[in-house]
Amino acid sequence: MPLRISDPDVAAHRNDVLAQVDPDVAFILRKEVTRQEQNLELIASENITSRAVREAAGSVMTDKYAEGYPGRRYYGGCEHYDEIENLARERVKALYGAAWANVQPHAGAQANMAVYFTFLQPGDRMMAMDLNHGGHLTHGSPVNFTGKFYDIVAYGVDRDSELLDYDSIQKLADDAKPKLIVCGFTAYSRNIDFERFRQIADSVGAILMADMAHPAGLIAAEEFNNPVPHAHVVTSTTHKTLRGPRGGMILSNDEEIGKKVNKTVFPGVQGGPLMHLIAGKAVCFHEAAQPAFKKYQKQVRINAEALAVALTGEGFRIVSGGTDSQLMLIDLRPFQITGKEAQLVLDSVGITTNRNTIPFDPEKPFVTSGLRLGTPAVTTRGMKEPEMREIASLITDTMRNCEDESGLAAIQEQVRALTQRFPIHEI
Ligand code: DSN
Repeated sequence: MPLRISDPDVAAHRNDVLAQVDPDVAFILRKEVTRQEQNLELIASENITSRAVREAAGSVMTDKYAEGYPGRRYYGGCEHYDEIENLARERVKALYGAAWANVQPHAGAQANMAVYFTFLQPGDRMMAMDLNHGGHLTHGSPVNFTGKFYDIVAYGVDRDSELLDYDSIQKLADDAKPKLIVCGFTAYSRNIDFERFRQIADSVGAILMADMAHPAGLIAAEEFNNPVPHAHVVTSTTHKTLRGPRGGMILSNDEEIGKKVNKTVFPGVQGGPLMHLIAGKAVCFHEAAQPAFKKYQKQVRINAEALAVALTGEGFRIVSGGTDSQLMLIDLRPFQITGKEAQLVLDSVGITTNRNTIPFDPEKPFVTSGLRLGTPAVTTRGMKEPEMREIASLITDTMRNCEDESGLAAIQEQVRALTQRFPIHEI
């Protein structure tokens, strides 16, 4: 049962200039505003940007080529682009305590690519978490450039505890002698001992790259361990918990590493930087340094814990038994439903999630036994622990009423009633 967005709902949102110039695009954008307003966004990697971030990201800075770096551009007229990139770099360095930053990567994948191209040659050995245990496509998946270019040795979580087992990672590194080790994950909900990872990397002479894309916002607010003091190089996106515009970045405490990575980002793997998004990143870093952001991140974590506890009470099994971050992975097998089916039926009532493999998943990666949930977007809307309990019961009711159209329609009404109490966008 697809979500219906009625014309009066859509008409409530104005976007006048665009509506006059291009009503087709304006109509689609208005429908997206309504989708965001009416649905519960539980995808762990998504968030709702501030109007200030969107204003900067949609600004005149989209108009210009600025290949190169501040003070060393290949085009004239870049003085304000230098200012904005310098501001973004200084702000992000202060936020994470880093000595060097590159804010040009278009996305997390490009940030990771730039680091790999700096330190590895094709055929070199790299060690990272298996995608099926919570890694990322760019951590060595066979269908990604990393799986094609490099000799991948994958580690996973312990079968019983579903946690990282640092002793077995050490043993694997001793045997494999990788040139680079990746830590940082997309579907692992627990905190990470970055110091231990650095010891493992040092013991085999490997570069340690931490990919902090998921917890970047929590780290900025000191709600999660910071990899910057430990890893040789840290990559991230800016749009997940960090709540900035879609994009990537790279940090390090070693300026010599920074110089090499700079050359790989440009001219190695990218041309002109997306300066409008760098302007949006600068705003995001400013927002992330405010006391309100720290409060927000604390609530993100409290909400995730409350949601995990409530779902456990409803009979779900949370992988590893809980969460230390904004995300959790649910094993759906007690409900005899696959991740794919659960995602579809939740979509039909306006609850947006994504299916995800769980460690040692018996299902195929496209089907999965798991569902990944996260609290960044609902927390941005202002929801707290009581709403997490409400969400857990809406999810449970949906699982129990998969075949019942009128039951699902009633749940969709409850989702609408909940989201209406927490509006997002100014009209
Ligand atoms: N696709 C992102 C996620 O959802 O975790 C990672 O890049």
